[in-house]
Amino acid sequence: LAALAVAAPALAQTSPMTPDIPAAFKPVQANANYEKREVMIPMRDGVKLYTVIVLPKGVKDAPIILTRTPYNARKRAERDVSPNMLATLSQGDEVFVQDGGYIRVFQDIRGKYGSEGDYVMTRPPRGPLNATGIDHSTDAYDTIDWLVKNVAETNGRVGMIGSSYEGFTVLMALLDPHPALKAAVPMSPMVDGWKGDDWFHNGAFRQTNFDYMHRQTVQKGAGDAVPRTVHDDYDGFLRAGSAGDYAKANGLDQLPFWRKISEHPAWDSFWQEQALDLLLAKTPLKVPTMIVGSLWDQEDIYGAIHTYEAMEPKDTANDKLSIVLGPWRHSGVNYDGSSLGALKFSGDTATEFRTQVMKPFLDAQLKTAAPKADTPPVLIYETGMNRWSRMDRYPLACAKGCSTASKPLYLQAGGRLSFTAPTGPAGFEEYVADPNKPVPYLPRPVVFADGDAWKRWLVTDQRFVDGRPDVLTFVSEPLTAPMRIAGAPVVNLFASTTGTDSDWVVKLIDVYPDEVPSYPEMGGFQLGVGIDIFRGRYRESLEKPTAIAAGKTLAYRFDLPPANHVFLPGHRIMVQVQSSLFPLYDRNPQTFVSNPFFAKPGDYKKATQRIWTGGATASSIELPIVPAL
Ligand code: PG9
Repeated sequence: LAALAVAAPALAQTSPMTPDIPAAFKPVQANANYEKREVMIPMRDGVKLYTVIVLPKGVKDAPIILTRTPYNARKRAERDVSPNMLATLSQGDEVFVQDGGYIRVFQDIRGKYGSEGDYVMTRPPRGPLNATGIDHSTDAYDTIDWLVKNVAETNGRVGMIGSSYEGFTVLMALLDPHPALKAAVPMSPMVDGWKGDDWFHNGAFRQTNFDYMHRQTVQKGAGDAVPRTVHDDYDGFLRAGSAGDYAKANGLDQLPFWRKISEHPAWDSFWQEQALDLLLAKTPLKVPTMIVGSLWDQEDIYGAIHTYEAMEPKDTANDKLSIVLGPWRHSGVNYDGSSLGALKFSGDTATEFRTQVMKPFLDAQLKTAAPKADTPPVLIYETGMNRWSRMDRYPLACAKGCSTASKPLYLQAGGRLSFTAPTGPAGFEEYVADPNKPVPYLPRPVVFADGDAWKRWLVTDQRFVDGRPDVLTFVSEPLTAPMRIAGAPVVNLFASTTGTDSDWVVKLIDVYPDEVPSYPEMGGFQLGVGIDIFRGRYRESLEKPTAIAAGKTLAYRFDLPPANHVFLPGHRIMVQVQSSLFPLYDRNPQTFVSNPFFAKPGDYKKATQRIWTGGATASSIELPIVPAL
């Protein structure tokens, strides 16, 4: 008993007032099937970039897939807190986890989240706009150099992948690629922010970006959207006045990137010298590259196809560069691709692409002793028919330089459309565009924060504006045979306005038959095959805007996004013309002012718009028609 009475040694006690939140907490995942390393990688100027390396347990001789992101590398590598690598990485990355053979790396670009240095929005490449000697191509180079020297488990081969901003950082790496960079998959890359990617389309400013700039640049970590007091953004933006008034009222003039945008409303040297398609056209094609885009990309619909067209002449054997366009919304390639809005596809087209096309391509370039991949030079989903088309080249038809020339579809008197050239004298259809009652781009209330509505807006049934007095509609007879287009439709508009500036919005629409027995909700559906806007002041020069002579019939020519679409028998072709898509695009005051961002209330004036048909001013849409298969 005496022996049992010996006192137990006193345990160290946690004092009741010990703060209950430790300085750092590391979850213990003894049974995890992966390892995560967090490192700070030094760049050539001494700035260190936060990088997360995720390795399957026991991996050896493995290639690296690198993404350089402005969106929080730690979060990008942590979908769920889980001992399974499959759940830790995102849906788009599952393909790299399933065979256990890849190391996945995410890095915060300089100035964001865990990385040191200054943040400059889509930092312009070294050159006239950037004399610092540092850009995303040097940062990618230095990162790859460090990874192949410091990650013992790698086979020394790196692939870069990423969508949108992350796609922009992939393309930047190609300007001066590290020799270990063996494959690139830029997805929906931001390439020319003025012509047709995030910030503008053909000079019309995209006001959804106020929230983006606010989130990205009010602080180093995640910021919030611009605070709202009005639920319907249509009302909120209309009441604010010009885009500049909205920015000022919300404190955005404190943000240098908004100031840069507002100082460069035209496609001047600020935009030209960072247009990546122009820069890549001058760069040797060294790294096998698969460019991926989305046919209904509501953010970056310009970048993928124009980069492909700029780089393609360098791919002399047609085996180093490929393009894939899927039936997706922006970045939809990385999620489930079975449907978009009301559209249903042939299955999960995105997973199908990732597993059957992208993964074999990356394996072949990156894995030690992997078989050669059967990568199609061009793979584009044929919308309407719901199947993939594998091609050697794209476009198959165009205005000039293709084996097949596009065919004009004429806008005709009485709201008709016909391939037969009008024989009568010039006539017109007209509407009054009132910038104080702009046409909404989505049914109201328009709520920018509604991510689902944003993702599907390009496939929204256009009947919600058809018949408005400020929207002109031209429609064909029902088709008797399938009609396939495989290229970019070109708008060839002859228009006059009583104002001195104007936006022209043109939509090429596939109208479903009145009755679709298996999908009744699709009866009469008006599906946008290509929708875009052009700011009239740039008709002669994108760089030097000029006023429109009031009442004069002038030509406006611009491309709609790339298509590979079949209009089926019984469907009709429709073209709608209007002068606003609000509040996505800022309102054109319809009075020529030096900088539309700062138009005054009195500049916003109603105008009578005439779209000319027939004679020497026969408006048309040039369609890249090829035989339907
Ligand atoms: N479209 C987004 C973006 C890219 C580049 C600049 C600004 C925005 C994105 O999804 O990353």
